Amino acid sequence: MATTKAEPKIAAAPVVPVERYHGLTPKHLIEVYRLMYLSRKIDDREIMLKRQQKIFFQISGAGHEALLVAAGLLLRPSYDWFYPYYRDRGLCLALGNTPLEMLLQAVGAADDVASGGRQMPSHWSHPKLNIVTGSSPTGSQFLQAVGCAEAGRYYQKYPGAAAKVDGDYRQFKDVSFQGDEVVYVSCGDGTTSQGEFWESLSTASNLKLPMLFVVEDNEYAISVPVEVNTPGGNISKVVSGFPNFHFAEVDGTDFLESYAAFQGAIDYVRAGKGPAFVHGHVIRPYSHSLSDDEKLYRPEAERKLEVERDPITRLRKFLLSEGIVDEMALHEMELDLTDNVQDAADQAVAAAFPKPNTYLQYLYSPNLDPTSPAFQTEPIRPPLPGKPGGGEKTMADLINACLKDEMKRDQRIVIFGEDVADCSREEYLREKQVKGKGGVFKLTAGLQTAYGSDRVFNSPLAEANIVGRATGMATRGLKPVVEIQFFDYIWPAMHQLRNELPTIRWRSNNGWSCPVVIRVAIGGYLTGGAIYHSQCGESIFTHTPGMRVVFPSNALDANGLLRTAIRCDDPVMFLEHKRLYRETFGRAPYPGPDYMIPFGKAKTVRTGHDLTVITYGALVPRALQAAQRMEREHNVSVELIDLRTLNPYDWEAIANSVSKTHRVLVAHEDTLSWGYGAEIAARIADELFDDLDAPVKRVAAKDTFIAYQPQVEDEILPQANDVFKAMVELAGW
Ligand SMILES: Cc1ncc(C[n+]2csc(CCOP(=O)(O)OP(=O)(O)O)c2C)c(N)n1
Ligand SMILES: [Mg+2]
Repeated sequence: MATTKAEPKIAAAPVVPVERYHGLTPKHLIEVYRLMYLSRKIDDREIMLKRQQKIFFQISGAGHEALLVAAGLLLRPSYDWFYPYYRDRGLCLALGNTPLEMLLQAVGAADDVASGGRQMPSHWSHPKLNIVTGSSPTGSQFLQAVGCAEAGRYYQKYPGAAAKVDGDYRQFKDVSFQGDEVVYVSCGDGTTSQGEFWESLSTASNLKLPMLFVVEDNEYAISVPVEVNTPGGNISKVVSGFPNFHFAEVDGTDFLESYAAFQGAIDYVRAGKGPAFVHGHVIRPYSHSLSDDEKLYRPEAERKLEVERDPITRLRKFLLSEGIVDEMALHEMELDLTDNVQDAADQAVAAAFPKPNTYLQYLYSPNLDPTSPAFQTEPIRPPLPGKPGGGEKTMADLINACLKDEMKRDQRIVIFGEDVADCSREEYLREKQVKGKGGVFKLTAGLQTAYGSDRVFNSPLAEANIVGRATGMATRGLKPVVEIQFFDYIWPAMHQLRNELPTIRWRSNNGWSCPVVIRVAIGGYLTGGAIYHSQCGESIFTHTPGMRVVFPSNALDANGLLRTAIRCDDPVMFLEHKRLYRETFGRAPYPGPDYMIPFGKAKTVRTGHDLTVITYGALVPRALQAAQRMEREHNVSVELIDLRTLNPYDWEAIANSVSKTHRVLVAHEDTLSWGYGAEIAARIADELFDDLDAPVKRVAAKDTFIAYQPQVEDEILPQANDVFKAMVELAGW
């Protein structure tokens, strides 16, 4: 515990059996009061600063202090792991976050340890203390906490995976783990309605993870009362059927009751028996936030009842009635704390702000640049056909080969997703009763058999579960390479994909990072794939800063780019076109275990001087066909550029080609309007206007969904003939 500036006097040594205070001494209890009071005073000071317009937002931990200080004193900073939410000021103070650190975040200072002025106050993050950066969406922390707990368990089993290794993302990750660590994660009563909360309970229960779930029930979610969110109004009753859990429901305004509940819960978790769930009934005396006035929806009588349960008043009375401290000493301590907070606030208000032009910093790794020549290697000389490893391989073969090679090289890689394992019931494999599945497209076939079920396993049928857990694992240094079975089903993971994974490094000012690779089967031309097995939609992710997006068109590129994705230190969405998995187009010999292609380097598939086509994915073979026909039938020479990676993309290659041909067509499979091509076309029009002899043209899918009937599908998706027609038009300008 931290010490107070002035030690309060302990009144005439009380003769109390220590058990009465659950092992705490009177001195400890005074320290508890100090932390709780400090927490409230920081809230009060922030409220004042907000009124003075020196800070821009305030949300308090008022009424939750007893529960949180109890948890904070029993858990271990820099040892256990923490995914707190915005009310957890008391927890963070008890773990060692200082009032100055908190107030620096409130003013948005450059030296704010949590975010460097990027996140609102009370969005805790403290890498040294293992407090992991939190966001504003309610509930998105839960699945990451699951992944964090899984990572701790993985390192215990495979300590070698924690080793630092030069030459890839691992050299930038210090990995620590403890045998009996606990992962704390909390939320309010309203947030228990989020699906990800339930997904996390399911996985924690199933895997008996060392997690401590805390629900801080102040009976309101802004203005919505608990019975609207929770069936029957009591979350403890609703969750009670989850196997393997230790449950406790407490009056969270009573410090000693909360402390005892956490003792039991944490002992259970540290002993490896499974997760624990503590439900604390607390109060919310300061409305939801400074932007809310609870008088609009709570009558005075109800609010008055809350005042009587104020945890700080309660502990104060208790300390006095037990004779642990006298009024005078308490008063002195309170004045002292108020002064301390005032000093910290003065310091924070005078602190320097971040430089406005630093906004791009830490979107991506500052240490490892996947566009650099370090990621450029040559394929090994292909073995002769007929020899092992020889012959032309499909994209599916070479993706599988890359995963196999990388798993061998890097013990931090784990692979999971729906159906990716060979067989979840391992004994069937062991006894050779079955051959194993390894993915609906068989891209992960044989990996579980080769590397074991700790490293390759099936997830539940829940996409947020896949991405959220992967994010938590990667935050702790693992390298999850997960699979989303069909792009059409990526949307349940959207919160994680938009608000979490790509934001973590930026929002924590490089305090945390989570370089996950997400392989996604994408695209149409399947003949019967219909609306829910054919979608594209890559522009939604290229529109998300912090996310690398890769879309290879052939086997060799898929192999080299996937390896770069795995060895780099950024989140990567790796889009694999289903139609290209086993096409004859773009097959290649196995390029060896170290073949890499840097991101942001387009490939000129065909050189030409009359017209440029910029494309990627399944449009590459279609545009190639059209280009060959243009040459044959119109004597027009077409330059064909395969972008290969969509974020970053190779602007230089585009500009060089357009300055040579003066005519440009952007072609892609996704729908036309607001599509990826719109950005490329707009930038060409803006920056290369002087080079153009014709308007920038686009070819893409019609602005609709994809129909099941093949003739209708053909009409909707861009065909080689559509590309050809656009080329003719463009060449005629
Ligand atoms: C996904 C999401 N939806 C809505 C919001 C806006 N919002 C912020 S806090 C909150 C209420 C949360 O209530 P509860 O979980 O009970 O926590 P409390 O604030 O009461 O401690 C809402 C609706 C949000 N931050 N995230
Ligand atoms: Mg609430």
